[in-house]
Amino acid sequence: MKLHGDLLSPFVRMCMATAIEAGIEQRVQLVSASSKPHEINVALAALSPIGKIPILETNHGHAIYDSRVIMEYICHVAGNKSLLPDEGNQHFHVLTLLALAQGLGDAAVALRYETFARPEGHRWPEYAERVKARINACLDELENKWHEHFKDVTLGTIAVSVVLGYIDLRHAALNWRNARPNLAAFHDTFLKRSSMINTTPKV
Ligand SMILES: N[C@@H](CCC(=O)N[C@@H](CS)C(=O)NCC(=O)O)C(=O)O
Repeated sequence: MKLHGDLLSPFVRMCMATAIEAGIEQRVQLVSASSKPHEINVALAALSPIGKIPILETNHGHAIYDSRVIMEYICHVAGNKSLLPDEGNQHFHVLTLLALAQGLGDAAVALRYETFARPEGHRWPEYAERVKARINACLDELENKWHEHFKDVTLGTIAVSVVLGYIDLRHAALNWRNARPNLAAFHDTFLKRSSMINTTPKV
């Protein structure tokens, strides 16, 4: 399988970390690709009309996206039942935590585009403030309502830790650890896993 993307993207990194947690990383080859918000990457567009990374090209030549579907596909191929348990309650808790982490990731990437990629004269401060408020609301939700799930290694906790890593890298000034001890302790512990160590992006 070929995973098109770059580990600097939190969505790509969460797929690769999932492959490591599922024990099939040797079967997933990372193919370097980048996608900018203002340019079409023709090679990626040939695989997906959305043209965002990650895209997984299966051994049968099918393109699978987006990151959530790729993570589920990796579990399926590996026969892994712990990263996304079948049992109804646990299944939907994991998927909701994954959705929360991915919503946080979308906001963090949007803030990066707004404050770094967008030319200065075209920036929209009110939008950046709205996105920051969304980031803080997601972080508070994780801190206050999800800490009992932090001991589990699931698609949800993988995604949370990867996105926190992205926020550390791109938005350190947000100081997300302030007044969020549960989340900070979770991330510091999770960062020691080989799935996180071996997917650390090179800036
Ligand atoms: N919902 C997508 C989001 C992926 C995403 O936002 N990827 C970014 C890189 S972090 C991208 O390709 N951006 C290029 C663009 O916006 O055109 C997923 O979960 O895979």
